[in-house]
Amino acid sequence: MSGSLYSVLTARTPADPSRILLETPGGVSLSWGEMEARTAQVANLLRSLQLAPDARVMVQVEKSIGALILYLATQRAGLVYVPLNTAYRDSEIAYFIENAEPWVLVCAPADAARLSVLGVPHVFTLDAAGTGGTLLERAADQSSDFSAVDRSPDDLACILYTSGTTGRSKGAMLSHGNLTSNALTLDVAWGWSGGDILLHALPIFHVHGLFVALHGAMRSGARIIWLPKFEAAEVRRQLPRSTVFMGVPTMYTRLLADPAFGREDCPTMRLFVSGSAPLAAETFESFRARTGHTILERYGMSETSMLCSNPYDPASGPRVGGTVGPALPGVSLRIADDAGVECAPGEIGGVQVRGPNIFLGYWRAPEKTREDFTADRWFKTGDVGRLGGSGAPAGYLTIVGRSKDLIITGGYNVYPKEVEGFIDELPAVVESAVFGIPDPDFGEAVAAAVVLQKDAALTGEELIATLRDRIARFKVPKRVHIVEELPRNAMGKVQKNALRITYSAPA
Ligand code: MCA
Ligand code: AMP
Repeated sequence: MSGSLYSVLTARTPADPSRILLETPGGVSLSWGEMEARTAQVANLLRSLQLAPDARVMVQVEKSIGALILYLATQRAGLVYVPLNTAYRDSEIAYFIENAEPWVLVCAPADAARLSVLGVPHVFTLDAAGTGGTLLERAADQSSDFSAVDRSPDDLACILYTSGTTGRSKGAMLSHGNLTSNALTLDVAWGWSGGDILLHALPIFHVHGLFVALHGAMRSGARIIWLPKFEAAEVRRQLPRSTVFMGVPTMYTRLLADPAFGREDCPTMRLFVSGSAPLAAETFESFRARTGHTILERYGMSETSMLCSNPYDPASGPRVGGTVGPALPGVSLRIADDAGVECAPGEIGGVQVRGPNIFLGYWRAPEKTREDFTADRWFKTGDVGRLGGSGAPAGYLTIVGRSKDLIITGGYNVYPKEVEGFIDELPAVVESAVFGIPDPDFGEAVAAAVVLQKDAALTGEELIATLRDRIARFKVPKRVHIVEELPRNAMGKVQKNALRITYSAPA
């Protein structure tokens, strides 16, 4: 039997092809049979381009049923899927194209003319509704039968760009084996069944929405309510007929912001999952008090998919707020000090992991890959934590910080170094420091302290306006402070902690 991701995701395809796989609140639905026929057409179109098996298909489109078909078709055709956040701007996209060298680019119709000059051999379009554009027009003439392409566990399935500590993003290479192992593990760990209805409100260009949520539902033959994006009111409308919801902490705080939200909204729910950023104790507790549901917090990365999860089944242990639970079955996790020596239970150190879900390495960056693995092949996550200790059950991981200079804002990662690079190249700027400050909505918000050239007259607002044209909006500092100089320690290193403390007060 084929071990390809597509074959694992469709192994429980219902016998009746008219069974609904996915539906939208607008009344559009996609049956399993339609999914199979439509992915076959797109896979045939891709195959007609005579691409090599490791050819990259880069995609920057809005979330839609058409976008989902494209993802599954790329997997079915045995090609490599490279999704991009829809917030990325031209200079960011140009970098991804240069780095990944895709053979196919699928983008919004309005972007096609601009992006066509970037040298990708085949450019197709898909509109926001997922029903128009050259991709589906061309696919419509193709056969709706497709013979499976076999892929082995080590073959590349996806490249996910994750921001880089040294500046630009790096591509995490995920194999069919990486993704299927995590899908199979979570299928059991979270008790998925064909009777589930997943309320899917996450974007589909990151691990959380594309793999954790989508793969879980498909693998079990469940039904999906497909929302184009998270909106608290729409989620509240759909929750009463759903059984599973997955979100980043901002989504939970936005649901709770409506005082009327509570137990009556979730009569059929069996599981709420949170991840991608730390869930505040207050959110965990309020959600339990208001709805009677205990959010299951889990932890993962683009490079690894899911690593740890609080238990689903109470018989396996309690869900403990502030922890991300024990390592998932098949995942090995250790806490090590700077010298690589394993810490005792309860001691704080670097989180290192190993397992079939750990990525193949960074795309065309062997040195960076080497740096991030220990000599005995453990992946260094850059997160800092402890196992057990301070009242947490033995074996439960608590993440206490990060050794990487990273801001997580509303579940999106921002590497200060990358934003500093864009600020520092402005003629009026001498230097800058980008740092995270607490934010009631996004958990953390991006802030910057900027030193200007003598006599330069740039204001914080002007700087923000300039950046909005150049980088994804979620990376643009929400607050910019013009300063005389950056605080430095005796070694000359910028003290971001001092900046955080000085500028953390609400505006
Ligand atoms: C939007 N903005 C943001 C963010 N999202 N700014 C900072 N952080 C954000 N996350 C900007 C918008 O561009 C806009 O700026 C302004 O903030 C207000 O936008 P708003 O309408 O409030 O935002 P939204 O469109 O409602 O989006 C908020 C959101 C969204 C729904 C929380 O950010 C989201 O879907 N986050 C989920 C991210 C995710 O899936 N992460 C998983 C990564 P302007 O006015 O200037 O345009 S996978 C991962 O991390 C690992 C593997 C894991 O463990 O899962
Ligand atoms: P990404 O680069 O988008 O894959 O983000 C991965 C990072 O998100 C991890 O290295 C953690 O720092 C963070 N993360 C994911 N889930 C959690 C969680 N439940 N609690 C704290 N941090 C998390």
